[in-house]
Amino acid sequence: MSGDRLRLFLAVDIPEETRRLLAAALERYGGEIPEARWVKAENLHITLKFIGGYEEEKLERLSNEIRKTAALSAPFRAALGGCGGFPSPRKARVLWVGMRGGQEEAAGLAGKLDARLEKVGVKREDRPFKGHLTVARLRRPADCSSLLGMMEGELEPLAEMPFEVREITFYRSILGPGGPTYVPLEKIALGEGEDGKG
Ligand code: 2AM
Repeated sequence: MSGDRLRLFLAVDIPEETRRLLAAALERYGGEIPEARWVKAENLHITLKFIGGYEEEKLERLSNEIRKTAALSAPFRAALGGCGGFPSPRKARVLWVGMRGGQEEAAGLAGKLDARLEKVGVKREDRPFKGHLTVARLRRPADCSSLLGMMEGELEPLAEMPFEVREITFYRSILGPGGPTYVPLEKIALGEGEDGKG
């Protein structure tokens, strides 16, 4: 059908080993905050750019721009670590796990995508990029500081689990009563970087 919009975003996927560790921590602490909806382990990712609703018929052009941008960005090493709450641990609406390494490179890539995709009609971000994995969303703000303190210890092994980011994933998000389903549409390889040195 003409004019159909897909809900889209671009993300960095995490290695399975990291996913398992996070899933174990979420299972352990998931019950502590009753108002939290925890992200399913298979849905955990680092969002680089939320595209939002985009016309299906223009998808090929969008995808071309993403490929070109990715080709100009070099692979990088990332690591996760630490956790916190947005907007603050005491009044958290979102609980997240942070990036201990690769934040600068991820921010550079997110910035390039943000600038480049504006040309094909995607709204620019109005907030600075902060690389994170959202692990829970809360209906009402809650004080999560003690939970975050406990989780911090559980997440320590992440420091020893750095990983290479060689590609990004172009996702479609399908919203449903049981939460969103993220469908990978395309894996897009990072390239040689602007100076061609990778
Ligand atoms: P978040 O993890 O920080 O919540 C799919 O919805 C992904 O896009 C989520 O990981 C979410 O980031 C991100 N995203 C960024 N801006 C968004 C917005 N305005 N609405 C929904 N998701 C958004």
